[in-house]
Amino acid sequence: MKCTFLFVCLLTFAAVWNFISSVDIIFRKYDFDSYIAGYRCIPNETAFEVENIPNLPQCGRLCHLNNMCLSYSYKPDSYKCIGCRVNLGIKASSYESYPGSLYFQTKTFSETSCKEILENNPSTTSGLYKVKLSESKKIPTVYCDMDTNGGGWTVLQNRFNGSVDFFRNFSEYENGFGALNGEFWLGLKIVHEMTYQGTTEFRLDIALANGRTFTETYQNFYLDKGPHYTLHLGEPGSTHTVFGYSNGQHFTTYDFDQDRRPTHNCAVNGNGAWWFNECSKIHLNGIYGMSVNYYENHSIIHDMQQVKTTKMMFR
Ligand SMILES: [Ca+2]
Repeated sequence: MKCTFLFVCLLTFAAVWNFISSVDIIFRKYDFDSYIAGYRCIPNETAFEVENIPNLPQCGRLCHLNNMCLSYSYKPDSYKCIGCRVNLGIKASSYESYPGSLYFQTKTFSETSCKEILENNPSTTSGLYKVKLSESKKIPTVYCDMDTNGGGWTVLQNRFNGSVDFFRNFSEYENGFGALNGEFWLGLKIVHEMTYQGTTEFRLDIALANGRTFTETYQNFYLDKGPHYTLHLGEPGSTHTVFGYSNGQHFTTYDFDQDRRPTHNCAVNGNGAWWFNECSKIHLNGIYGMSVNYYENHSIIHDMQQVKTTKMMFR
């Protein structure tokens, strides 16, 4: 009798083991994310939306059984379960307010730059994303350019229509201003922290009204902490290197003069703010559409042309 019972047990065990190893069952783990609690995915990113789900584990189980589901929101008071195609902590434009809900995602959000976001998911497109800052532990939203020269760029400055006034005080340049989906300045504090987290490449693009474009790139870009926010640029990777004139300079605004002109403030004269040396060779935060003197190797290659667009970014 005992022998028969053991034999049946063994057979059952073998059958179960065969089943588990043959159907490739993946046990997904969901972490609670308090940062994004109270939010849900927008309809475009929703994998499913189900009512009358009695408890949280049941909602997690639904997500687990749905191949498209990476994260889920559960609202205990209305028993509603919403599965999402994305982890909301990463893409800031993919979620909306959903008061009272709890949120769980498959991987604890940890990307510290647009470059890391792209490395973790090569199909991501340009747009707004959250990044984690290791020093301040803050999670700001930044605009990632995933298209230019391989992508992975965090955009520091973007101007293309003059809708945002760039003649601002020091505090505004520290904390950032404008709209991340339009014209903006990201903020010196964030740029300092992000560029201190690892090796960073810098890129600057200028387009003039006459159609001419200029690009400058530098290795090992970083900013010191405030109040100086000293600019550090390593080896240039482009033929144009005019921005290099600002290398090693502190950041100057109309209300905080840190430039090398003892007699006056370059930010006041330039109607903007910059890492002014004895003022500058290019100054991209001045009045929009104004003329720019663009020098190369100390000879003027392009004089008094209107600037149409400027973009500064790093990765
Ligand atoms: Ca001065």
